[in-house]
Amino acid sequence: MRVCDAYILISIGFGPEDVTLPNNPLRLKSIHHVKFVVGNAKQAAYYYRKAFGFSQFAYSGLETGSRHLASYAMEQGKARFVLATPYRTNSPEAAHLHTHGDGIVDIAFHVEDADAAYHAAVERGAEPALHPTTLNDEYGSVRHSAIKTYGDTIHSFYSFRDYTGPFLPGYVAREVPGEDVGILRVDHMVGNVELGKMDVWADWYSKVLGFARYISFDDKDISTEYSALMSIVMSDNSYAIKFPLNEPAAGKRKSQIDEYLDFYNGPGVQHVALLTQDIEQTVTRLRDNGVEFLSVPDSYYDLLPQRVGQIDEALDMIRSLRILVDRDEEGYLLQLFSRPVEDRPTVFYEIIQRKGSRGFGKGNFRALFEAIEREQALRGNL
Ligand code: TYF
Ligand code: FE
Repeated sequence: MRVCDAYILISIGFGPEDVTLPNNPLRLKSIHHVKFVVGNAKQAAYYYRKAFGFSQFAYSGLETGSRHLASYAMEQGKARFVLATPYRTNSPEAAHLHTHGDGIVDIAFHVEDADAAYHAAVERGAEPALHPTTLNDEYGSVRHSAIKTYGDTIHSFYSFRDYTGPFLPGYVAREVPGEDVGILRVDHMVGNVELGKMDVWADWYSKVLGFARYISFDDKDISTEYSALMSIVMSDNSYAIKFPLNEPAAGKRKSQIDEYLDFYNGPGVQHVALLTQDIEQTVTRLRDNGVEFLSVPDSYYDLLPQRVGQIDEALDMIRSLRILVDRDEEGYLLQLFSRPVEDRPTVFYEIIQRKGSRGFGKGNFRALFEAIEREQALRGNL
């Protein structure tokens, strides 16, 4: 059935698979920031600055009166990341770090009204994580609430009225510029969930956030000889916020999704896709900065012209930077995947440039997953 869904969708062009909820019940405006809990936020901030080109713009920690968490607010284009480290052992953040290693705790939304969003979400079946509360400092106040999503991940809701501070109450401006690599915004964020839970969480995003099924891929689309996964992309009504959900599928070897679930110790965010307008420049800079990417064999590039036809970019540049290209009815896209950015094989990044395509690079799945499996084998996953 899912095979049909995927093909029907592709044949009618990309769009929502179910249009029963073309609304925005929580009045989401955008992703406000993505919050990571890490073992050493000071060093992580340096990495995101020097390797990924983010600039630090705000800080909260002991010096600002934050007794339990050091937080670095980073930005590039419209993408905002918070890197936070617990100072002590007994806090929710310390528990998250202990259980999952470095990872994403919160995909936080900017909303019209954090109270209304929270009450609507709970009414629609969400589990509460934080009852609406006021955050205050000398710059004014902000309303904050949160609900739980897959694993130990949450969605915060923030609403602002007359707040004039640099980021959120408790933060002070602390600017440490990085060298921008051309990242514009978060394109999508992918969640890995357990076997049998993909549809459950897709239904949850539809019921609670009013998202619609945008496109789905099953194990026929995305299986290699050895391992497989299934994926559904959920999107808000403006297609600005896209959350694919993956679950493992059976194969001869352990699925990359099972490997993630094993090392992350449960469901969580697998990759963050960052949108660029100039992938050549972005990937050149990231490589110069030492970011490591997966690479596909030369045969991929030998077959590329017949697969994607005419593109604006020079094929020798595409080949030398090991960029992947995929085409659909609407246009094409260029993408590239980093290796995991921590010792655990968990969170990684995608760099993506869209030239008309609103897809996810289905034509690259086989080559990409084979590349991931080669790395899995090096990690003893046979
Ligand atoms: O977000 C996506 O759907 C693509 C493809 O482990 C993808 O980036 C899916 C699963 C995965 C890596 C990439
Ligand atoms: Fe992706």
